[in-house]
Amino acid sequence: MKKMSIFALATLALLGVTSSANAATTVLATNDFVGITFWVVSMGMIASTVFFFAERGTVAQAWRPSVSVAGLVTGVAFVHYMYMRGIWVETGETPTVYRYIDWLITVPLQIIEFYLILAAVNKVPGSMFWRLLVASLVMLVFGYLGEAGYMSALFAFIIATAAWIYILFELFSGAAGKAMKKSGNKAMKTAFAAMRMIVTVGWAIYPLGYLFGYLLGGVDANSLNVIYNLADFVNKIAFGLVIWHCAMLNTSVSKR
Ligand SMILES: *C/C=C(C)/C=C/C=C(C)/C=C/C1=C(C)CCCC1(C)C
Repeated sequence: MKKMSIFALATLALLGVTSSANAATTVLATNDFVGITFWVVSMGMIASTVFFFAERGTVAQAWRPSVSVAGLVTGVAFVHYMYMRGIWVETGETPTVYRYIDWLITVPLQIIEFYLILAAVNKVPGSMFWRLLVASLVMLVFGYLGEAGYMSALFAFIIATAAWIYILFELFSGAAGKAMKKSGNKAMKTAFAAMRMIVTVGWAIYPLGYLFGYLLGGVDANSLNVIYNLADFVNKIAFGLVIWHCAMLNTSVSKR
């Protein structure tokens, strides 16, 4: 296990180094605020990835999948951020559609975290896992189809938003919400509630960006990128830290 995670980290570091070498021809301007936010988020993502994989071995066995998945989310986002930063520096734009490649992997991983933390302390039906996974995929696939121009932007927005609302329903009053309420594990309940708040408030940024940035066209690309970058910082890194903290609280010294 130790060897595996060291290998994973080395691969990530190598990817980071090679993609910055590729971008060597174009320099990040010192007053390029959007470009700087791409860099800051990239570094936040790699730092969190190292942290989650390093910490993984210190939490109780049942919590390791949750912490690993948190590390995968920030790791995948790190690689995408390095790429998007490169495109931004070279062309002065980063089409939102590129973000969907990241979301398609990181968002389903984040949504199954709810299942993983519930399953770490209680018996939960596997059907919950599938419902959450499928709903998150419907949300993203329709968002992509709309944003990339394959179907009516408004129709795609409505279906994607309905899928997000379905996820919220599942987390608040559906099987996941009920399983959380019934659980006697205080740390898990606190983490679940905090993560659910992120999925409600933090995630609202993305449909709002679709609505005002794309459908109505009232937001410029610079502001939109800065907003998405800051949102991702909270929605991926803080989200993972909540899970890690909960895992630590559920790990007694003897179980380490
Ligand atoms: C780290 C990236 C995250 C957490 C991205 C989340 C993205 C969403 C919650 C996107 C949701 C959308 C809608 C609810 C409707 C319009 C289409 C989307 C895909 C922007």
